[in-house]
Amino acid sequence: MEDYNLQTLGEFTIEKQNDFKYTSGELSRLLSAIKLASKMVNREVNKAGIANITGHAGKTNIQGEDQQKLDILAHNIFIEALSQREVVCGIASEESDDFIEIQPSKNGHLSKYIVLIDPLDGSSNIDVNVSVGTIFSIYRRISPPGSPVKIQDFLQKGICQVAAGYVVYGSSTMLVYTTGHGVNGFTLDPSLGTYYLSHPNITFPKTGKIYSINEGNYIKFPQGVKDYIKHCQKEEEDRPYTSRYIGSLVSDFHRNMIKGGIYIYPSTSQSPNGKLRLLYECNPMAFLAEQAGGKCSDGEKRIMEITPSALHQRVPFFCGSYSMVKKAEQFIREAQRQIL
Ligand code: P6P
Repeated sequence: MEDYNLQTLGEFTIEKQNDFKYTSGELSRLLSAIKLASKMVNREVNKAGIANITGHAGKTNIQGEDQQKLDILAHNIFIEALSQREVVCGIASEESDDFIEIQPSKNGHLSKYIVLIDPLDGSSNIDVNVSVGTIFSIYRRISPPGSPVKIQDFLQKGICQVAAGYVVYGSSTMLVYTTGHGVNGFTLDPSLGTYYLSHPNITFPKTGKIYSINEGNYIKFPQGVKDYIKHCQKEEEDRPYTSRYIGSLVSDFHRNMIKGGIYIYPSTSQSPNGKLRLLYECNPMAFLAEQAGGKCSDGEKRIMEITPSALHQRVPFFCGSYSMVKKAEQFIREAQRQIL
């Protein structure tokens, strides 16, 4: 049995609780609920092939995407874990058309937090045993405590996030999160059901040699994105770069954050706002990226400054090593100048 002298996630959240003045411990309990749910999802993901929970559920979500059985299972697990612990007053999920109001508990405790979540991102990869992830974003409610939670509580800019993170169900399962004091990664020992601080204070390398984009859509990309891809492929001193695209945002992001790189899901002629959702994919990943010293924009403006208008709205997404995102933005500006 390995002798772990590493801190557990539970010990870490309690120790860091002091980063917050007047803490009530509610955020720690919220993170603990997410931790528990992630272990339950991890168990289901790891036995998907033999538990008859792969494949389509025969329903589509508001995005019009086929819901996988595991999408719905993961959604239910997180909703249950969060709503049973009096730690949130509302939840918005990729798998639910509208937000879910969590009634105050019998003892009248009024939670001040709301959570937005993509319960199982990249779930179409499950059937081919490729890693998937959960992405979560936490805010304080802005409507009065005790009143019914409102859509405005969910349509806050990314800069208002209290915490954000992801779970990557990969070759190992990791929970990576920030509360605005840097980014820390915890690896699950499934034999103990315990997360250990394996990646303290993760920082994005300022530059990198990996670019992640679905080049199958190349002809649909804006000119600036095409120009940036050609830049990445040029035979010059620090290029060509390596193209790595798993088709699972959490996995591509995680690799790029460790090794350096950029992930791009741009607008296309078919999808002018791209594919990724602002509230429960782009904003949490942007918070993590910036806390790790990276950069995240829609190709022009900072993702976390965008004022949301709808729960499931999509935005173009450029995220990763600071200098790589800046370079991509430069190609987009130059291409736009050519058009004007
Ligand atoms: P495409 C998964 O559906 C997802 O939201 C991200 O995890 C992933 O990076 C992207 O979509 C893949 O989309 O269009 O390249 O298959």
